[in-house]
Amino acid sequence: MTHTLILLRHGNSDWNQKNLFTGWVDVRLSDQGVGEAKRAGELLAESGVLPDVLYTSVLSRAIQTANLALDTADRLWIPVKRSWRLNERHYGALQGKDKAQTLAEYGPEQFQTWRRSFDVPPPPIADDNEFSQINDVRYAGIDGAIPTTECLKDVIDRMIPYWESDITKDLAAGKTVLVTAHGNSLRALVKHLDGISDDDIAELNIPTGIPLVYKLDENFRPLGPAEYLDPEAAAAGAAAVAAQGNKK
Ligand code: DG2
Repeated sequence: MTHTLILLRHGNSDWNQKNLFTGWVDVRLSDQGVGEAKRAGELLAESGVLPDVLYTSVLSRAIQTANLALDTADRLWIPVKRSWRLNERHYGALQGKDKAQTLAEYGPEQFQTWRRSFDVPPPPIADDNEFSQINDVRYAGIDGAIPTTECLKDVIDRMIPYWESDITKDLAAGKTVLVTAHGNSLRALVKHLDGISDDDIAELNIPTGIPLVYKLDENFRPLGPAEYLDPEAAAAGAAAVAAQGNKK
């Protein structure tokens, strides 16, 4: 049996536009992001790859994106499951900081290590930092402590158990699953699915707002390379993410 999985990074957010590290800070879509989310819905409708169930993080930019895309594809009625385990990587003390200023202050090596290394987290965020999630009620019931920083490995460790316990169950039941999440939480899932090494994953960037479709075998392994529904826009979007520190 072939399973269909659609991954969608949220559209451009207010803080993507301002070039700020976001992580668990709950920012909204920019006007550009709203347009991208609607376009994602058009791409789903045009391709006929229509989700039966939606998984999102508990961050508004992913939820908004999924709602706009599903509304456009006339699929707003499908069941929805949300989990903090699909949240963006917690960016620690970098949350709220300007990416270009951080690059200028700490240099390209440190900047790249914080953004793209597999197992080096940024410094932790202090509880009294205005961008801490320590008192955010949506995380009151999560297992374990609310993160104060995460590297990609930490995201894999909290997300893959959820992939295995919940998302693959819907795939096994024959459902087409849409996962609407974030640049780094989706990098973690793509790393797992495609078997990308800890070193090579540094080169992978996920563009905002373009559906990426996987066909999976009965063991949830890809039958071939995943395909973006708009490959040209995806390549341009991924290059823009890679260059983000240089943006003025
Ligand atoms: C971005 C990713 O996350 O940033 O947290 O700043 O996908 O939620 O906009 P998203 C953030 P980079 O790791 O690409 O710098």
